Order: sequence, then structure tokens, then C-alpha cells
Amino acid sequence: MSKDLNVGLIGYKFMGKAHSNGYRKVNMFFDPGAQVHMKAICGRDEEWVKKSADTFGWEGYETSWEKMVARPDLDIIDITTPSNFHKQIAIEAAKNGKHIFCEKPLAINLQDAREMLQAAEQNGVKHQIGFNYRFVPAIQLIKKMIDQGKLGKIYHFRGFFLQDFVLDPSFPLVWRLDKSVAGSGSLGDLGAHVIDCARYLVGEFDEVIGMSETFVKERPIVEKMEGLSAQAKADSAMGKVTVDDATLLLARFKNGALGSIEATRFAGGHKNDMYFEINGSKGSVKFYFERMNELHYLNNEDEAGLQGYRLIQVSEDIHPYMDAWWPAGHVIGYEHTFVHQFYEFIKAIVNDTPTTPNFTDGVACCQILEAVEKSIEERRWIQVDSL
Ligand code: SOE
Repeated sequence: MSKDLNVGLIGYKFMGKAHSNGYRKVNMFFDPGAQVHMKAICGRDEEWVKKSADTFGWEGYETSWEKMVARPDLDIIDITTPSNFHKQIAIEAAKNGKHIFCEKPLAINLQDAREMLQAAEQNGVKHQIGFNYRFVPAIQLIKKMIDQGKLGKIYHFRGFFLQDFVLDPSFPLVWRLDKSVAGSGSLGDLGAHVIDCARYLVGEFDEVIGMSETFVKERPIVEKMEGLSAQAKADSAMGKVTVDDATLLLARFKNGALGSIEATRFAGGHKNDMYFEINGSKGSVKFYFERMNELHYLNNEDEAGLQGYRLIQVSEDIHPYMDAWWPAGHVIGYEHTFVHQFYEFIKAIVNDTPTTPNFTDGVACCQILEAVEKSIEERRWIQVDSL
């Protein structure tokens, strides 16, 4: 281990905690070629940010992001704020020569995302986006299988991301339900992950068409928020929900495959139910995030009469990232995907190699999100490249 890299993290809620845990673990389980130092965490509420610094293991804290991105001792700025802050923070961080890690969606609209990519490229800094599901070992294994031709020609990508955390109409108007802060609702928050997996595994989108609905149009104004849970006063005034509660889309990929994706926060009983299935000429795979250590694989070339989906435990040393963790069968979880993504990010900085997924992937995803929104508005198919 030769190098030292100092990180400054902006945001201290759900994603702030997940990222902090990732940085804490990365050197313990992997050797990315540099020692990560958790220098400072930043947030507006001093009491909270100080408490988060102590609990998550940061050396210090800041209450101004402007001050944070200008600190000469920091090499990396990591952005886990609500989405409307991504652009200004990333652009200033780039101007200050910091490598940038940014949560998804990259920005609240395509134009902002493009400006962020441009700033990072012009200032020659590394940039990565938090599509952490790519770093699930089973998803990495699917990628390997597709690249090796095991699924043959891909015909279908069929995915969904189902949650139910806003199902109760009295759940308050949190920032994720405000378009000016979040960009979009279930589409950009949940659909973005599935779209990214589809791009990663199947290829670029050609055209899309969508439909969406906001089932609960007004909610009590939020009083206090912590992670995904929030409270409103019993007699709180109501505010308007300005994002989609659910969006469904159809897609045609450039390689001829067909896709369908559903993203909703109104699927009762589904907590973080991300699923996709890929069908090809030689085989198929099925992946359920809530069973993320498993992969269902069908080989069309198996003997007739003995065909069926086999269940692979993706937990052996030969599986992606698993040699760093526990003996086979000692399963890993959601938080490990963050350790993997930071391992790749740090390694790319140290070796000066390309980062993946990066802001180019973030822009490509925003382009698809915007094409879906346009198709809903205009009630017609939209060519993704036309935006
Ligand atoms: C909330 O809907 C959320 O936490 C997303 O913001 C994350 O990206 C996803 O992993 C789980 O759900």
C-alpha cells in the first residue's frame, strides 16, 4: 500500500451512512493500492453532522459544502445529498481538482448531468456514480456469462423495482416526492438502477415509451426526516406530490432486444424488491435482489427432459469479489456492494484507469429517464438519442 487518499463526504443520512461504511471496510477486505482516510463529513445541521462524524468514524466535520470542496487536504469528494445539490457541488469539486463520487441519479435533469460530466472531464478528475447494484457478485457473474456468450443472443430484459414505503397516504411529503429536489420519483430513484443494469448487461437503449401515475397527490408536510422514515405533525398542512409514484416503461435496445421495466413505491409488501430476468438464445438468468447471493440460470442446451433453472450460490471464492469475504455460503448483503464500488473507484484513481460506472453512464441513464418522461407527456415512442 503506497498511497494515501483523503475523502470528504457530503450528506449524512441513509446514503451517507452506507458510503461511510463502505470507506471504513474497503481497506480491511481489499487492497485498492491506497489507504483511505475518512477526513471529514459535511451536512447543514451541526448537531447531526457532528454526531454522524463520531458514529460513522470521520476525523472531522464541516457544515458548509463550499468550504468542504475547497479543502486542500481532500483528494475525493463524495456526494450523497438530495439530487438537486449534485450539480453545483460536483462542478465546484471538479474545479478544485477533486475526484468525485456521486450518488444516482446523477442530476435532476439531463442538461445538469451533461454539465457535471463536462466539468469532470475538463478538469481531468476521476468520476464515478453510485449504481451500486452493479457490484452485487451475482450481477457481475451475469455480466461475465453474457460476455462469454453463455446466454447467446439476448432477446428480453424484464425487470422491476418494487417498494411500498409511501403506500400509506399519511406518509409525509419527503424530498423524494418533490420534483425540484429529486428530479423524478420512482422512475429516477428505483427505475434508474434497473435501467443501469439493463444498459450494463444488454446494451444501449434505442427507443422508449412509458406510463406513470401519482396515486396520492397531496401529503402532509414533513416535520422531521431520518433515512427513509419521516414524521409530520398530526395537524400538518398538505403539500403537492410532484413526482411519479409508479412508472412503467417499454424499451427497444439497439441490439434488437426488447425490454420492460416497472418501478413503483406502491407495491404493498415489497420492501426493496429489485428483480430482472434476461432471456437469450442459449440461456436465461433470473436475479432477485432480496436473494442477492443466488442466481437462477437456465442452459437451453441441457439435455431434453432435464432442463430447468439451476440455483447457483454466488458465494464461492471463484465468484466476483467473494475471495475477499467469508468462506463459501457465508452470505453477504446490501452494504457490501458499497465496499466493492469504492474498491473499484480507489483502484482506478491509484492506477489512473477508467472508472465504471462513471458520469458518462450517469448521463446515459438521465437521457433514458428524460426520454421516458417525454414519451409519457407526448404519449408516443421517443428515440433516446434524440435528446
Ligand atoms: C429509496 O427508494 C432507495 O433507498 C433508493 O434511493 C436506493 O437507491 C435504492 O437502493 C433503495 O431504495
